[in-house]
Amino acid sequence: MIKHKKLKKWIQEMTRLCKPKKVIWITGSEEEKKRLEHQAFKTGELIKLDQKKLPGCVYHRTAINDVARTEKLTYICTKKKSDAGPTNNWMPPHKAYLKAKRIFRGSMKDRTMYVIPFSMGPIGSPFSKIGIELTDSIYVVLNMRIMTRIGDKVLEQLGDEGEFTKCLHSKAQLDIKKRLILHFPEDNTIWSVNSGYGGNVLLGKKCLALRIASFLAKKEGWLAEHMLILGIESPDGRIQYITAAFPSACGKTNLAMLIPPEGLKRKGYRIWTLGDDIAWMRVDSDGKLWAINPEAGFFGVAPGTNSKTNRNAMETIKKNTIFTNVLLKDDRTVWWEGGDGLPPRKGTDWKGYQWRPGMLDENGNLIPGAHPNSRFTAPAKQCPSISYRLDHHHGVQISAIIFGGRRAHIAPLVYEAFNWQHGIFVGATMASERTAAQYGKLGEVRRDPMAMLPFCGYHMGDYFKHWLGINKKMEKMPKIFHVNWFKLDEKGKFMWPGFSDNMRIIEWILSRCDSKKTPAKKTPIGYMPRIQDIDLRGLRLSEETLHKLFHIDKRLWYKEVKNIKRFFKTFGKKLPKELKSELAALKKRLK
Ligand code: O2Y
Ligand code: MN
Repeated sequence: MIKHKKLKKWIQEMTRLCKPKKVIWITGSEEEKKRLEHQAFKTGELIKLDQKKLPGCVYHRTAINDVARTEKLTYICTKKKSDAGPTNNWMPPHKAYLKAKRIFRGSMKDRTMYVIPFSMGPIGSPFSKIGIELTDSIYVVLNMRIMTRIGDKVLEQLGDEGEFTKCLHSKAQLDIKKRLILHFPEDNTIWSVNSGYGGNVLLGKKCLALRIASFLAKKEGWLAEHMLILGIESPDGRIQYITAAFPSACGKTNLAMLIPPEGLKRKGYRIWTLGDDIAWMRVDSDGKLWAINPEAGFFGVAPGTNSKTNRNAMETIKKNTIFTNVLLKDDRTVWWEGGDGLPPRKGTDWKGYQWRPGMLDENGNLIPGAHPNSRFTAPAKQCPSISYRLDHHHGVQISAIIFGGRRAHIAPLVYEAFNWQHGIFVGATMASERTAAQYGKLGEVRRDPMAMLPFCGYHMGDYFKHWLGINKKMEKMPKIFHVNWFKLDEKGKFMWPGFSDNMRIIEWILSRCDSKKTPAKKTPIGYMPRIQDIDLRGLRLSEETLHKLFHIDKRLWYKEVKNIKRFFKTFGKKLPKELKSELAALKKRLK
């Protein structure tokens, strides 16, 4: 019997709106999971995979028009437009509720509404947040079961009066024309309708843990960031922790699960994974920055993941994993482009059609077996490199923050910001260039401050100000770095091998955070390594390539200054003066 009056009242209201046939409270038990899976196997919502080869694994296909987050249909609904800022779609709350209510009305008729109590962060941690997601999708329940902590123990933690984020989701008719992902930060509410996929519907993830949480974080004085968290155990047994923000699809999951190259492994380095996507950070009473991963699982991109690019991920997904939109093999196992092994001679593609390698569409393009954004949902605990501190209520102390982008020419492999304010400038001006696989013009620069452009729940000018102020409470600030694993040579080939070898750069980064810090060169853009301070043993890179990886092309940087100036104009009066003066200082240093 639920005693939380506000929760009870809200569920009654939402039930009246969506009119489900039944309401079921999710407890989080194993028996409940089996029952839901069984039901979904019967309707075809899920397909059971070969339980000998892939124990506990299931397969799901989404609607063909529902394969990724839909930024265009994602809104921040604050009373004042200026509170959402120029980088978000905005709708006033009364209009958004009215519009969405028309779509939600009766949307769960003849369906069951599942009530999922979930905790972002370890249950009971003072830094965790509780949400309640109402959904008509078993697929969502089973994903939330992996990605968050769910069930009775969360309700117990919530008690009779605890705060919670009200999350309402309905697949409705999966009609893209009526799809809406609405955030009401002032009401601590999220409404999502007419989608059944990923970031649109696992409301604990991007919607709560980033958009709503960033708003709460500003109000409460902490940071909700699109960052991986990693522990690096050094030869002396000490573990230092770092966070890193890269735009979507820049290899956060691979870096979070990195296996050091042989030479560094022999030295005694070891990596501990905390999280691959989101970090909540706050300054503690010791004046240091601490972080938790609010999630409990990985929702990773399948294509390109294999035993060479990410052995730990491949180990993680051997059991208890949900595969979405990958290729289904005839033996009820799965495959994807860039995965392990050769493509099967035949199978069923992500759309449900018979598939053979080399098949072409009507325009002569190769038909992929797996959708490029196909995913695995897997429990973090199954990762061989998972840190014992994943469930620690206090999280880990952060020594360095890394920002990064995908830049073909301009950004060197690594540089360090001069100080906190300069570091915020480096994060605020982060950018990536579009690859052939993405929409838009090839090479077009997309600014993505702190990788938060699609995820900041309020005005980004205020967000920069918040970052600039957070160090006031800090006694020991983490150092800030920028990396670019993606520099190209004249032939368009990557110059840096990336993946495991990124550990060599992380080793230098940590050496800069040490009390006996390694000397570095002062350049117009920041401190850069002396080549002799990076362990390059076992790597075959020519002197020329190394030189190019660290080269600063002043002509390109001048152009960058102009480009940043234009970008900064977007934020109008809300652009903090500190960022303007950092831009002017950069221009001056380039002279
Ligand atoms: O397309 C989606 O719905 C998933 S997007 C996603 C999933 C996991 C981690 N990060 C992201 C992202 O877009 O940043
Ligand atoms: Mn992400």
